[in-house]
Amino acid sequence: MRVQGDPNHPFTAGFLCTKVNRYLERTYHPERLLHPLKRVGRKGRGEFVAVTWGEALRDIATRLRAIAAGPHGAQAILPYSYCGTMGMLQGQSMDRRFFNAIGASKLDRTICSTAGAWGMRMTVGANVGADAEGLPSSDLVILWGTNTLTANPHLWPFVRKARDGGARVLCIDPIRTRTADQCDEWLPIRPGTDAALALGMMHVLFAEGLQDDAYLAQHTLGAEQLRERAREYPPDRVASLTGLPAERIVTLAREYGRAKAAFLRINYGLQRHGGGAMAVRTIACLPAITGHWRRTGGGVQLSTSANFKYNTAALERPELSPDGRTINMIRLGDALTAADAGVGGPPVQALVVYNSNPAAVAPDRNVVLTGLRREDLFTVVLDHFQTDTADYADYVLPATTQLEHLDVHLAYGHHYATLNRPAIAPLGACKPNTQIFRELAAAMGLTDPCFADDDETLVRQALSSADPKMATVTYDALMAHGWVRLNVPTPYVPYAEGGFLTPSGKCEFYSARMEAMGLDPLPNFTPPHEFPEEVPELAARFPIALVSSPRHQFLNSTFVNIKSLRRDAEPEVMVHPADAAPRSLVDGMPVVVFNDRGAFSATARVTDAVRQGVAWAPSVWWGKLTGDGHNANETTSQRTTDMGNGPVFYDNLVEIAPAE
Ligand SMILES: Nc1nc2c(c(=O)[nH]1)N[C@H]1C(S)=C(S)[C@@H](COP(=O)(O)OP(=O)(O)OC[C@H]3O[C@@H](n4cnc5c(=O)[nH]c(N)nc54)[C@H](O)[C@@H]3O)O[C@H]1N2
Ligand SMILES: Nc1nc2c(c(=O)[nH]1)N[C@H]1C(S)=C(S)[C@@H](COP(=O)(O)OP(=O)(O)OC[C@H]3O[C@@H](n4cnc5c(=O)[nH]c(N)nc54)[C@H](O)[C@@H]3O)O[C@H]1N2
Ligand SMILES: [Mo]
Repeated sequence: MRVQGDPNHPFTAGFLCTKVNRYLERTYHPERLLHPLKRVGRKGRGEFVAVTWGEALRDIATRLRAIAAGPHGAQAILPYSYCGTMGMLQGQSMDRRFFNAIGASKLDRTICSTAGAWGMRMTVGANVGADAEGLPSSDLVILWGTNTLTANPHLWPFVRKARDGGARVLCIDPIRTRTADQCDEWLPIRPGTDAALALGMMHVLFAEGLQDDAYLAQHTLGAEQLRERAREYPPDRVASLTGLPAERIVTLAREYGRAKAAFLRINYGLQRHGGGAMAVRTIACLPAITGHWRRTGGGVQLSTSANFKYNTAALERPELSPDGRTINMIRLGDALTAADAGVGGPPVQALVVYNSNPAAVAPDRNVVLTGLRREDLFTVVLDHFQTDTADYADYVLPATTQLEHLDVHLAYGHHYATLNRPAIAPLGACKPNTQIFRELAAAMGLTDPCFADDDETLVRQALSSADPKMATVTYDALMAHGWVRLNVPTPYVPYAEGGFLTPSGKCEFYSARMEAMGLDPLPNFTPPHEFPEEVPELAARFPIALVSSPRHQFLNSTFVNIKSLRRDAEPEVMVHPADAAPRSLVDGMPVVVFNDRGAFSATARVTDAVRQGVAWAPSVWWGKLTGDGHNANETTSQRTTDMGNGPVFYDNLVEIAPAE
């Protein structure tokens, strides 16, 4: 048996990433959860006994019913899920119906992309941007805040084609990642200052007449005000904010302005800062200034996901839910430790986790674990493995993997819908999330007929979309080919003739919606929460900006327990020689990375692959697979972004010292 890519797929061309290449090893892993488990030891100890599905589901239903009937009602129950699987069925169908019908608290699923998505929405109208399949026609490629070769390797062949055609490829990142290493140039920007760089580019573009006046006049709103704003960002000022030389800011703007079809590949790494939404919004203005949207290969891409209009209302049935409160998933620590869950209303008394491992991935891990340790919290975890989170569960329920269940998927780097058909029967007693929530609904006595829908019916409901872009994505086409291109041209050039998805139909440099939200209606540099110039006292104690983006072989916290991918690795932290020397840090030395929120141990790697003042801790480790039980999220905060309530994982000042 083996896993392989489809060589006929226009985007992936049969190439599998490092991790999915090991999907069989993961699926048949000796530690795979195969039976429901009930906790017998103390929370966090990971001591469990096997029980039957009948016993587990009966007991879970009894506990949840008792909480719902108690003084706080069903709002004391909190679902917690993210993108362990991004499948429409296993990620947002029966599960949502179940929590809607019982009247549980709602979860704001912000942990990855909401800041950037809001930035795009306020500017071009939706998270709809340039098509990577147009990349070969680009004459300048900027990989901006993204580690393409790790996070999005399927893009790389298109980048190569652009380069073969003469395009220069630049990388803007505080870290010289393996991606930056492969580019023509690395621009080592200070974290959280991208909006300033984009405004500095605009300053030069307008000053040197490199704008496309016709595009500005026809398809944008607020061009004059933006030009005024950009005047406030001369290269010298931008140099001191971004840490890039003023001359390079000028030449970058000229390169960009003289290109005909520059492709800006921004991604979510960029927006994990206090000003993340504004950063994305500001960069997203650039192609409308130069008119690059007119041409194939020009524009900006954050994601393609908003093109996929599956019928989520049919899958989730929001009308089953009474009005209630919403809890932001990145504030899980507060939600579990505050008497009013941090947002008002009852305390959280039950937590049901699936497709997520918050004990590893959520920020401010100390507080999260304090919450998970509560003896009066009833916790259920659905997963493939005994994760950090599962160690705190009262019940652990074994879920199926992609190889064992049916699903349909969107994409966020290309325009093809994918069908996921089961290749093997579920291992052991594993069940798909859909089936687990179906059975839980029955055990709770829920009688709405929607709980009887089988997975094939759910696929058909997902596809019952009136959106024209979904016209090609039919059940028969998916069954016949496994994947289908959305009903958009190849390549898709969304704003060649304007047609922005904003209320005005224009690219909104000036956003009345943001003004109504009490925000600056124009692009601006919004400093990170932990920007040294803004918080000098904090920065004096914790002078190093820590980025904890994923290790190449891990998918957030997934695959960390796969030996061939973990190899003999240990948690590491890359430190610049000029930061290492005054702290007496030497290469290979055990060190502690810490701030007021917490600490974790790592091995120091002294390298000029990080800019001075920045450290990189490749993540996201399972606490229990590190030497000291801790990971980088001990140091990250529960603060949120300027829009979208997103996380600020990389907006994080720390200090580093030799281990005792
Ligand atoms: N192998 C692998 N692939 C993945 C994932 C994984 O965990 N492993 N995760 C998937 C998921 S869920 C996501 S959201 C995507 C994320 O993929 P990307 O969007 O590429 O995001 P990150 O890897 O978080 O960060 C990318 C880069 O942003 C840089 N960065 C940090 N702060 C700043 C800044 O202020 N400005 C600039 N210019 N750069 C900055 C970091 O140094 C890092 O190299 O990848 C997906 N693909
Ligand atoms: N410090 C730091 N923190 C981060 C990040 C970072 O780069 N640095 N990345 C952030 C980002 S971008 C994201 S998206 C989040 C990701 O956070 P999560 O969405 O929690 O992702 P994972 O850590 O991959 O954990 C997903 C879990 O879902 C399980 N799973 C997979 N498929 C299924 C299924 O079909 N059924 C069930 N029941 N379980 C399944 C997996 O086994 C795994 O344990 O983490 C965020 N946290
Ligand atoms: Mo993510």
